[in-house]
Amino acid sequence: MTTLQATFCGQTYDNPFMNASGVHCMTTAELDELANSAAGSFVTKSATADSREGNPEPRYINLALGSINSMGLPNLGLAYYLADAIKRQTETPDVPFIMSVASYKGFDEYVDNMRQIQDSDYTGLVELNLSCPNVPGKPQMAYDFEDTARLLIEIFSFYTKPFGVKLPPYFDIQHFDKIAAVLNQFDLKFVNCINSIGNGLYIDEATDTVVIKPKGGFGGIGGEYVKPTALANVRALKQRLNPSIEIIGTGGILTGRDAYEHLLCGASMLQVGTQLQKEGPAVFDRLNAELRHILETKGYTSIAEFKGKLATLD
Ligand code: IRO
Repeated sequence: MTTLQATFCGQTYDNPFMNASGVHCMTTAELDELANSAAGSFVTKSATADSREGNPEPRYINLALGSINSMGLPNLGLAYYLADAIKRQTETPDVPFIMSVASYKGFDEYVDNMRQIQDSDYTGLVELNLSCPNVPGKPQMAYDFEDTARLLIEIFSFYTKPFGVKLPPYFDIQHFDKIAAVLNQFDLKFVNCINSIGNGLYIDEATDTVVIKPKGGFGGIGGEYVKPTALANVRALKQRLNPSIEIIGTGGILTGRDAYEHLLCGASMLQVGTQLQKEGPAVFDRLNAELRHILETKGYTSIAEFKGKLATLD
């Protein structure tokens, strides 16, 4: 019998599929829909200390080959997601999920948010988003290796619960080496590669204009456009990180084949953003069926038989 079971951070999931943070995860109602879908798990919208409206609309557009967004961290505030998470943890302890946490103001807010979670009853996984590309005037934290190290030193000085980080895409071998060297100094449970490719620009052919309002049209690119970059980041980080740090693969998962390729590169869980936005939670039924078909065709009975085993030509 073929199983799609995934093991991740000491837990077993029916399958490796999740939403990517930002898609279908703003409210308790949306999170319930994910919990009741065929996804193996789910993650909440990145929370800031206070609730936020986000950037002006239009701020998300689907494109033929993916999406562009400059949402600007709209969310209901950390207290909302923390209360929701604690309730879920109590009522459905057998359905583990991830809470995503970000910062709008920078370093101190990241620390304060993590302190609030440390002081709460929530004991589950946290994904610390170091890679939001859409806050006007604020850089993506994880492109600054020194600030990232400083932030993690500060958080690990008090935080004792399991957490991982969401990374932006890197495009240079030296940058893979540098971020891995930083992350390997800490007892991180996972990294998530990749966030959207920041600050792309899409031009509408009919009108010669940009398609989103914030930042003059610059926004994070997701979907089919980003798969080769996502796979490279999953693979490069898997090759460099301590084996105890697991990988979530995110970027360009439209089909079972895309999912299979992320697993070949070493991902343990798989997040779907743009395609979930386009297709709704039923995407997880299709992806499960397509991935299962690939395993059966290739004669595998479990993901462990091929995870991380990408072949090279040397
Ligand atoms: O604009 C957003 O809200 C957003 C976030 I926090 C992120 O991490 N990635 C993204 O593409 N958009």
